[in-house]
Amino acid sequence: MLVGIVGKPNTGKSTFFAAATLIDVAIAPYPFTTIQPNKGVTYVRAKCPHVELGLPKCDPNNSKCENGIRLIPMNLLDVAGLVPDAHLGKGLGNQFLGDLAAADCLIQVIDCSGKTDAEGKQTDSYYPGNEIHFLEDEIAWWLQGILKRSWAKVKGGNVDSVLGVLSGLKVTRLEVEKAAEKASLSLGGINWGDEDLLNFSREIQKLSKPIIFAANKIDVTGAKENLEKMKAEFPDRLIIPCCAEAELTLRRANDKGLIKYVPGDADFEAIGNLNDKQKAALEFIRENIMKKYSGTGVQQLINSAVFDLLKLIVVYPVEDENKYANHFGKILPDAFLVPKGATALQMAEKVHTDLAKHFIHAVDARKKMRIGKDHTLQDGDIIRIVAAR
Ligand SMILES: Nc1nc2c(ncn2[C@@H]2O[C@H](COP(=O)(O)OP(=O)(O)OP(=O)(O)O)[C@@H](O)[C@H]2O)c(=O)[nH]1
Ligand SMILES: [Mg+2]
Repeated sequence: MLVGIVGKPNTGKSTFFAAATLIDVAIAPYPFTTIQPNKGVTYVRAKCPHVELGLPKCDPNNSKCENGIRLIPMNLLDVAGLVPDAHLGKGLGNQFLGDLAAADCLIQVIDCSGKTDAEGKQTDSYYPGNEIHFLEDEIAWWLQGILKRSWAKVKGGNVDSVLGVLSGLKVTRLEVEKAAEKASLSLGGINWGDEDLLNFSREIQKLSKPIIFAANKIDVTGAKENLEKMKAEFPDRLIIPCCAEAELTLRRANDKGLIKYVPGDADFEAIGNLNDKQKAALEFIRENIMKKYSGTGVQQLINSAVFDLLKLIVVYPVEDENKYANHFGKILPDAFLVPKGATALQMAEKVHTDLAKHFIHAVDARKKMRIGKDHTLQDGDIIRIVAAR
């Protein structure tokens, strides 16, 4: 899974990325600090079932477990800033949107303090709500451009022609069909005009590259008011307050053994020798950000992108439903992210195609109950797949 971090320049994308991955990247108070994309690994946070099952420990293999919290890895990509009319070549243009082709969803970082203008330059009061539409528009124009350039292959064609042109963009057949339906367009003998193409591209963006909004720099005066205004104006969008800088400070302090902090926690514990400056900085974060927003927002955004925007759930496959273990006796080794509504058979496919091919039945390990291939899985389920050898 890949999540792209996008937005206009100077909003804190690289700070967010550095906080989420602990990778050192260039961060500076001016536009276009990032040109080449930064790629790294971050973690989705879920409760590890070993705690509620009363097991003394677990043995994570594809993930980590810290203080009873299961951390499931996913890829994060930080790209260059995008300015309005990037599709016409403004700023760095939008060529680098191609870097985001493989993204499952996007986190758009917004400077909620309103101290950054549309081009990423410092200003006094810019309403950040202006940014909610602009990136969606740029992506739609970018998609429209791709379709237009290959129009000879699409015109007169069908769903396969569109899929062929959009291959590599992680766009599925179902998404193409749904987008055409939403835009009231026929996928038989395609004959769309410019406006149709744009409407179709807008729907593809919503389905294939959905966006969650990080209202960043929430620590700055005026940001809270802007956040409230944006939330009222866009009640249907996922907008989460965030202080990427605070998260970066916390994670670095934790890394150095100065504090104990699991990303996403609403508080931290000082454990090392802190000097007065460090103490004051951490106390500011605790009082002015964590207490007000139940954390810094960075982990909340990553989790919300996965669970609310992409609507995934966590399922734990095991081979021994009594010990919750694999055949080596490793307890709850793997955590898989699957779509909400996935069935036991779809889960088997995700673990191994052979398991799905020879599927007999599955077992809900918590309830010790046999379940069939069409059984819908729930978040946190522990499942044993029984397949013919
Ligand atoms: N006050 C405050 N400043 C922040 C926060 N996050 C980032 N910044 C600052 O905002 C400036 C821009 O940060 P970057 O992370 O480089 O922003 P960017 O969006 O990657 O910028 P480009 O790569 O140029 O597009 C830097 O001075 C950061 O220290 C935050 O949560 N609060
Ligand atoms: Mg950057």
